Amino acid sequence: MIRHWSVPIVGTFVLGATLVSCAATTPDQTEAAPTESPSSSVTADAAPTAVAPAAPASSEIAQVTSAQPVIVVEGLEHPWGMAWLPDGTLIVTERPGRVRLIRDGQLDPTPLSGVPPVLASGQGGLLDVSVHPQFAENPWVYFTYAHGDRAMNQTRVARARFDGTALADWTVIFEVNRTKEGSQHFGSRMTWLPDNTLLISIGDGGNPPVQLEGELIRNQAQKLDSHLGKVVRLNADGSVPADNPFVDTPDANPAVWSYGHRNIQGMMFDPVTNQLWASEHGSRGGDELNRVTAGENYGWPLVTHSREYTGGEISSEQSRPGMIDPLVVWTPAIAPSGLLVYRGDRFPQWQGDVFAGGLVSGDIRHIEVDEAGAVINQTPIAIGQRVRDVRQGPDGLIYVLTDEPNGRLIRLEPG
Ligand SMILES: [Ca+2]
Repeated sequence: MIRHWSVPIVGTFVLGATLVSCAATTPDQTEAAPTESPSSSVTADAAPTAVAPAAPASSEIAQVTSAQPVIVVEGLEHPWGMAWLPDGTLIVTERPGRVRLIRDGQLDPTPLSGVPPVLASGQGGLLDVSVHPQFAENPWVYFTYAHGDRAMNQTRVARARFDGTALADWTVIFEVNRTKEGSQHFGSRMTWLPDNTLLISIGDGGNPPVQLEGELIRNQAQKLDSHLGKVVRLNADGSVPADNPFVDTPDANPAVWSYGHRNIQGMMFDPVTNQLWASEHGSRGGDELNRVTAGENYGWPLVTHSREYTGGEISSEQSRPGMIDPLVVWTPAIAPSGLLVYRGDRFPQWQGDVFAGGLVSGDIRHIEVDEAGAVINQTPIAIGQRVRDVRQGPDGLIYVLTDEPNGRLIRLEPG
């Protein structure tokens, strides 16, 4: 069953901001053209709004909990992704192309050296970061980024060795096998599977009128020989695992793991349930939360709840046999980015719940999931700025990056 939330259940303050944002939505605004986005309702100097104590949307859950947002660090320029090293150091990417370190709550003023130039334009730039699961033996840090220029570009994955001081041996291990124009829909999140293979989300290449091979580039999401609009799976060195779902399919690219995605910017594998969760931007409305399985088709652009930014229909169909329906549809769009399945001990009542950040909504959607994996409720946690990433820290607290010129690292603590 698909859960629809047509109106965010949230304090009037943030609700107002959401509605204004959606009314002003244009393609780049929903996702990642922060300088053009509606300004946040909270000034840079103000503390984040307190999290609304649980006011469940339905009576199905009697949740008694709250969380208090605390600003850890300010002064990050459009931070995009974050990952912790085993020693507790937090690595943060900034979209213009910098890698920053935060130790003991202090931002190192000097960005790391060893990062090549990236295409920092529109939604492009230095994007996600991830640390090898066995970092002590494999001291690699992984990055996704936009490479090229505005006329011809693609998403890349690189890894670099990190010795605690500098990045070295920056090595491109994957490059999308289509080039595109413009600065939309690069994806890209990374998450590891228990076998130490790496999943990466790749966007569909862009909105109309962007074309490729004589048709809208978004159609690439249904083409198994193209990396656009896919989740791909790689070994840690960038080679293709022999057990990927399409390795024996004629004309399919063997890296493809799932397809029919528009632009996934939130993705996490939950090792407790062995399920992959992903949040995906729709066009106008129709953002999705999916549980993604190897080899499956998630429909874009053949089936969708979203419409063109211009208001026209993308598809008359919202579901089709053989394609997987989303578990949650967000209309109007929240512009989802950053996703966490909570497995810490500081919010015991939130075990296994999903937390999806929203750029346009300026909040985190706390999605309650029952033991069978069904979505049963959704409540917002107001942040008051564009939420780019949501992760669990090694201390069991929830960490948030905000996509602002003076972006923040925020920590949610039990309130
Ligand atoms: Ca879909």
